[in-house]
Amino acid sequence: MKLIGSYTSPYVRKISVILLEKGLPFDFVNDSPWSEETQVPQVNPLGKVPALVADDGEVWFDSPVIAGYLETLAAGPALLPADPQAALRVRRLESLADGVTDAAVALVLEMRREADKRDEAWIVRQRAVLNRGLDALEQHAQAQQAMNGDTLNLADIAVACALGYINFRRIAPGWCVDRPALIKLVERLFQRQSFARTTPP
Ligand SMILES: N[C@@H](CCC(=O)N[C@@H](CS)C(=O)NCC(=O)O)C(=O)O
Repeated sequence: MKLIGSYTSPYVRKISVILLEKGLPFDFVNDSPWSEETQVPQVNPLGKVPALVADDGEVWFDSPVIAGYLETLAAGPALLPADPQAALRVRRLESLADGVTDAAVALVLEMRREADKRDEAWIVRQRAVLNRGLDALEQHAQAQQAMNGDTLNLADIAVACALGYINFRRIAPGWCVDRPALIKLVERLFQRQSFARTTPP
């Protein structure tokens, strides 16, 4: 299997962590979709990473879809419950975490613009999304339903990748205030080999 992506992308990290947790061997192809020489649009028409080229040559993209594909391989520990509705509840939290990541990425891109070209209303909107998303995730982490339980699942991984990215880009340094369950979750997950080996450079 071939994982195409960049080392700093939180979505790519999510897939790398899943592959490592499942013990699935893969080659990492480092390709930044922002570089002029990128080959990413040739595998994913959307020009985004991650993209996964399976052993049979089929290409999968969008991290939730790739995660779903990897689950079908039935290799290593399952990251979703067997019950379809329970699995969907985990996937809903994965979606929530990915949405927080989307808001963080949007903020990072906006902050890269020159100060007088930034859209303040857009920044305020993305910060609100990020904060509401994190508040909701904190509640779920406290309840330990569909995430933060004894068995690692897809939601846990997506949440830890979102928070790892927020830390890495220092986009919301105060995220941990009043969110003790999320702090515990990342402290626990960042100790795993899969996360240690995929820390952004
Ligand atoms: N929903 C997608 C998001 C992927 C995404 O936005 N990746 C970024 C890298 S962090 C990217 O490739 N951006 C290039 C672009 O938007 O043109 C996923 O979960 O895989």
